[in-house]
Amino acid sequence: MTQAGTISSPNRLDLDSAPATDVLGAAAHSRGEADLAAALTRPTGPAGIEVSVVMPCLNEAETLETCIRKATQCLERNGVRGEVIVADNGSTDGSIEIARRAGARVVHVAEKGYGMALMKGFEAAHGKYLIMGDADDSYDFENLMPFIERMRAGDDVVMGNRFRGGIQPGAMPWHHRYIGNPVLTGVLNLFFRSGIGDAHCGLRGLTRRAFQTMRLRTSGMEFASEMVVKAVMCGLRMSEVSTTLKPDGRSRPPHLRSFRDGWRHLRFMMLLAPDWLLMFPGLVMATLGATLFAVLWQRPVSIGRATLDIHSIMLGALLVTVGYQGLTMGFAARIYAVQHGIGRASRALQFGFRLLNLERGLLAGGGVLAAGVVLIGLVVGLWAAGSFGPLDTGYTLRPLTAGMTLVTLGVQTILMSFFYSMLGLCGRQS
Ligand SMILES: Nc1nc2c(ncn2[C@@H]2O[C@H](COP(=O)(O)OP(=O)(O)O)[C@@H](O)[C@H]2O)c(=O)[nH]1
Ligand SMILES: [Mg+2]
Repeated sequence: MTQAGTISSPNRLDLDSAPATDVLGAAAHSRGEADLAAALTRPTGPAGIEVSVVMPCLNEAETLETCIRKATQCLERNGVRGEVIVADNGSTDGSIEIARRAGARVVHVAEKGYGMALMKGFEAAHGKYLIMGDADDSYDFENLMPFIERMRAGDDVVMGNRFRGGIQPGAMPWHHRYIGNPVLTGVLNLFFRSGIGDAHCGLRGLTRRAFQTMRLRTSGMEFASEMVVKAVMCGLRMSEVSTTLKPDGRSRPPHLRSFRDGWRHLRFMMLLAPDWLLMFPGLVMATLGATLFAVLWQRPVSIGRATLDIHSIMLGALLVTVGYQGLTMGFAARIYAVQHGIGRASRALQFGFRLLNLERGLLAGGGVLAAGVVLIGLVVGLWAAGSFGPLDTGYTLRPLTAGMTLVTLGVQTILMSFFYSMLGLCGRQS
């Protein structure tokens, strides 16, 4: 039985008025622009095609024909006008001829990679709805209707969920099932709140409009994560339907390499989540460091047989400095992201944007810097008063450490204020 649930992301945008999202920035712009223009000028379904099933394929001669047959029969059986596209980038085992013989349209993709193959396959597709699925006969191409029905009902992206639908013994390695997939899906939901239960399912549907809106960019297996992340960021309507996974029908090992591809997923998600990568860790470190300062400022503190004194204060200074760097860099990354339409600024961030301008940043940084100089000056004064002889470190190292930390924070604030303003200026010009 098919279970379907709609997951509307909280920041849903009206698709027709939404600016297209550009996540990887200017470098990818020109290629993306041309591709998008080509996709937009192509008529949606010249032959009245409703569904395009796109199969990424790299040397799948053993299973490709079965997949094409199953998909074609499913569409025919249900009276859906459709096509099957095989997106190939360099098969040498006869897959291309097999695909043609089986009635599929072959799209040759010059660039390597799973994501690249799918992107080009989608661009060449004529259907209003696009369905992607591996060509290794592990996914259930005979049951595509739940995906199509959800899209007909207005969903933009429909994810298969294999955990709900059933994973046959031997279909998924245990470390993918119990470690890789739950951890990466968990991180994705923590960072981006997609609400998706199986973020790496290879069988999914998306409307042509959603594909154009998301402006997908990644070339490798991390494409699977990118689609979910961008769907959330663009405020698309997502849902899940149950699907099954059975052991693939081929005799050679999969293309996916657990550690390389797992890392590519994680890396991609971290780069799009400066809050989690930079700001939150920075905040925790800075708070911890400031607490050490506050507790030990007056006198050492003993906990059992341990005594925390000036050395702990100095470590606190380190934590404050590094934490503040994380925070300020994270803020810069968020400014950049918001400018480029990557996600939306939280309320706290919007408040920060309103509060900060170059002059206020320079004033605040200058003030903190001056306070630090005063503290250092006090210690120098004491030193001078003692004819530059030895100082009582138990007494003088506290203000000196605090002074040095404040100088660092002040300078960092001044530098970052300039940097934020530069970012703001570039954002306005582009
Ligand atoms: N065109 C193309 N297809 C690929 C590439 N890598 C993987 N695929 C296809 O993508 C699908 C998923 O790959 P697979 O090895 O089954 O990965 P897994 O299911 O995640 O273990 C299969 O249909 C592959 O043929 C690639 O670099 N280019
Ligand atoms: Mg597979």
